[in-house]
Amino acid sequence: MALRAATRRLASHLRAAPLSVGAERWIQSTSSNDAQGHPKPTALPKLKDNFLDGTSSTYLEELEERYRSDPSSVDKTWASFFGSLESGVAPEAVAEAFHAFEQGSKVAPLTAASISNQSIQESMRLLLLVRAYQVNGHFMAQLDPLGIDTRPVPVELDPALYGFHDKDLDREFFLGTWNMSGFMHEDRPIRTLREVLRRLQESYCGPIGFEYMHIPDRDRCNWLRERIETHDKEEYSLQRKMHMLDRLAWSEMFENFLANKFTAAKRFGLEGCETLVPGMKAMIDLSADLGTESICIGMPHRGRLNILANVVRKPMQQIFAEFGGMKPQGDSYYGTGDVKYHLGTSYDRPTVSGKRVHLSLMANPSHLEAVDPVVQGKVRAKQHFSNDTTRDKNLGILLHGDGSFSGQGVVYETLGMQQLPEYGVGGTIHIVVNNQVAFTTDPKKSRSSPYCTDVAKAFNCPVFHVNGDDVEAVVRASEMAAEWRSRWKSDVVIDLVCYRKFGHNEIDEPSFTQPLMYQAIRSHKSALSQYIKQLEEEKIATKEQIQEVTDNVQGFLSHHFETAKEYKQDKRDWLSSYWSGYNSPSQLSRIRNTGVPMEFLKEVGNAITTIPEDIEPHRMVKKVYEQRRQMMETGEGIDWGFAEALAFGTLLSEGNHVRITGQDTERGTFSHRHALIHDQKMGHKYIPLAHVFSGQAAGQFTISNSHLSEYGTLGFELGYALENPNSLVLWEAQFGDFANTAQVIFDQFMSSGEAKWLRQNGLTVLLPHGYDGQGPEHSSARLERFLQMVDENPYKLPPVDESKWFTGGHLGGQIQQINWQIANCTTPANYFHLLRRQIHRQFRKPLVVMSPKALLRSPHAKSPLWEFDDKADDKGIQGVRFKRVIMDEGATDRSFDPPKEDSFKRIVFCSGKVYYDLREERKEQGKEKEVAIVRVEQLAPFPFDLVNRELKRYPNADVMWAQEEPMNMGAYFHIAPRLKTCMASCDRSSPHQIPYAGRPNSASTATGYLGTHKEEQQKVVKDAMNLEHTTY
Ligand SMILES: Cc1ncc(C[n+]2csc(CCOP(=O)(O)OP(=O)(O)O)c2C)c(N)n1
Ligand SMILES: [Mg+2]
Repeated sequence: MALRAATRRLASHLRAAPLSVGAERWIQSTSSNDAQGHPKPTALPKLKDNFLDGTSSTYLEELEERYRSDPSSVDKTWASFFGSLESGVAPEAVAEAFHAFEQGSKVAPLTAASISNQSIQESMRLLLLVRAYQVNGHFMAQLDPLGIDTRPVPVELDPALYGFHDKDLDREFFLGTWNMSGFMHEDRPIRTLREVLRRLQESYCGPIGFEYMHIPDRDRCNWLRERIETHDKEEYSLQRKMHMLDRLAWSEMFENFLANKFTAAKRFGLEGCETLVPGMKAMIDLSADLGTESICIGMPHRGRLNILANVVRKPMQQIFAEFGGMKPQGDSYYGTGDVKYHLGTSYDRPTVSGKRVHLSLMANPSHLEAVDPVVQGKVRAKQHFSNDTTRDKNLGILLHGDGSFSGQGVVYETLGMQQLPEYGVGGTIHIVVNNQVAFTTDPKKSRSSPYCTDVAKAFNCPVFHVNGDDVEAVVRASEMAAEWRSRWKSDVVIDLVCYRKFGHNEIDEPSFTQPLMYQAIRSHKSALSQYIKQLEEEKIATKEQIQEVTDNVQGFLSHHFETAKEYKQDKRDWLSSYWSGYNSPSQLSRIRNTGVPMEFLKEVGNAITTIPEDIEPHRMVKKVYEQRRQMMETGEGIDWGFAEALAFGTLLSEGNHVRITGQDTERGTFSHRHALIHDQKMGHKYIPLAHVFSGQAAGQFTISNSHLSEYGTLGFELGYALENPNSLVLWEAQFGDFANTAQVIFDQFMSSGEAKWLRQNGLTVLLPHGYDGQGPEHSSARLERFLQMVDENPYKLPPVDESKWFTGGHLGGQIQQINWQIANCTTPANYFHLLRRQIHRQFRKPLVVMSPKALLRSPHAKSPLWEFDDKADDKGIQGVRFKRVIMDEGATDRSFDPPKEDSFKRIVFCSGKVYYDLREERKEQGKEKEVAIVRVEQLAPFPFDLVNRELKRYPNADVMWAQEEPMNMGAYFHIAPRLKTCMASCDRSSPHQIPYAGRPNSASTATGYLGTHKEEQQKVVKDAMNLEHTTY
């Protein structure tokens, strides 16, 4: 009876969802294959006409009657089918199989039921087992070359958990196949358990452990599953194996060679992970075949020389010469230099298939992972400038250490950029050189999760863990990564599990801290010797052939080592491509004007205040734009936001690229920019600066809010600015205080990059700064820190060529020779010229701007339009440029030795917004003829020449510095020795201490009490104006 009921249920299911009528139906044989190996369809006559239409139920019942009286009287597939129904297969499942068959599944719908004694539950449990391998098989993968990793096998990989035992190994099971990928997609849905397990273990537990089941995208998972589960182990040809051998030989023998020749030198060799080189080379070759033309690589110390020599192909002679201590020659300027394992370079490299790919290795500091965002920024810029909209032509590859990848937060910040519209680079390939130790620290103390790569899973990156001793597996993982990046344009991670043959560096003793590991390492055979053995056993190569390969490498290394002694370095490559025509600090550059003809200004001004009719801005934003339009028309009252927009607009019109990013930069933290207008009805966006002139290229002006990162985003912009000098790249901190989370980028790259690596950079950083009573974390951008890193000698006056005073060229190369510029402007017009100056010069220099908050809306901080134009109206001075010093408002003469103003008793030097408070207090006290207030708009390089001019102007005045910041902060300690130098040079007696009006020394940057703030501010200005009593 049970069978009859089941048959009826099946029949009713089939009726409920009838299959299409008229199509000829076939059931595939799983046994007969055609000549090409494809399964051949076999007609199933008994079902052919009427089983699947409405009458089939009667037929099914008839068939069942016959089966019950004599099982051999029906076709054996039907006998098996009824047998499975008797043993519990659900008729609904069979019906479902029929529907799947109808919808395209190639698998016979009755196959599921034809397997003897198998229950649906078993089939489901088997699927769970398969899934467990897909998810967790990597935990059983053979990843550790040293074999000392004793990871417990996860219980879910044990068939017993699913009720399977030894006796089941040779039973056949049905694995559902419809809509599956990987080996379950093959036309062999029936397998023995033994076969299934073997296949799973080969796929997931070999030398590569795949982690991808965390990726929420089905297509991506299927794409990977296909490659993982249908992989044929013997895929490499003899030729490819020999090629891998050759590359591995270069990698290992290079390390040995250096170790022999430079025994006592630190080089952070790759010993223990030499397969990285053949892996990377295969990755690069395949990427080039897939359309990549340029690759930018970032990496730490480990293996850098090897990558330079064998991957990037920096000439060996040069490497040996530099290792021998050779100094650069040629141009007299070669900076302070850096250790050899930090230097970058770039070369064009031919690939195996005959293409060429440009490889550049970025210079980097010791600070692990700091180069990550820099590389990505550079790649993004390359994509911009090569119009690589699909992001196929330019690729970034980042190498990491296991300790740093899991420990350094900037890794997270950088990974987090991959899908951000203005930061994505179409995926970066990450390779973690996982030598299972970080200096002396064990993985157990390095991270809280099983793998050093786990952070990447938060961003849905696939992770390929690979045994670094298996060169073929490394090459396979590397190629898969290249293919993934090309196909999915997202990040992918290779975890190259290897070991470190020596200590942290070659002269370090590793057994102090890792005795057992190093016992294993000492007796461990290198990857090259293992591969040689494998190739001999596989009869791929004879001993002689292998000898030929190694002799060739050895010969080359020896030859180049010998000739390195005569090696002469070519002209530096630092001003390649877009940078040709830019000057090094030893080549004097002309001072250019930054004013813009009035007509042109107006044209730009009109364009950037025009909002199309179909955009309805917020009422307040509309007002901002109307006011800007009015400023343009009247030529009066240009405010900070509009001055900035005019600088951008004019630079864009001149053909430059402008990119400004930061948290909330589109609107502006203080609601002053509104560069991106949101339509209030439809939500459309409109960027006036993207429409300065007709035909403006998309992206020529880029403005974007960033994710909430400083370290990562600043690094990114720094890298972006490295690419092309014709771009003004700006990064804005939300408040200057927060910029210190990006301190590594300021210290290691921005302030010192040119000196170390001879790479110029015009990155401009806007740091809101100013004491407005907003408490300790919204007041100070820590100006003192930026000044402290200025490499100028405070006691040395730059020579002045008086004959060139009015042209601005009187200072020689002062500004070219400094490491960076620090400015704190007080007028919109001066800010405009400062920004334009960044581009209108023949060199590039980083610029840090203390940008205002209160001044954004202050009625005092406004400039007339004529201050932006190109008509010089300052007495004597030719051209209109940024004013490094703004003299007192009562002074007019700008000559080298201006007429004396004898009545003045004090010169108050200051910088930034405190000027307006000082001016107000002076007015209140009526001391306009007694106290001169001089603004130092450019704090570095210090305007010694102009300060001297002011000292000469007021011969009877004492000199004071006024600031809002506490004494141990702000500019005081930067200014004081410089003022003294100036005073001494003007034959003034130089005081022991420079008088000071400002907040007292303080641990915290500012008070949290508004009342106290106001009192303090009052005291500052009163002290400055108090001629009876001098404060210090
Ligand atoms: C930001 C930073 N912190 C600390 C160091 C000091 N340091 C240099 S190498 C190293 C260990 C790095 O370990 P890992 O990332 O595993 O790379 P490995 O040296 O093992 O290749 C440390 C802590 C550094 N260079 N940078
Ligand atoms: Mg390590």
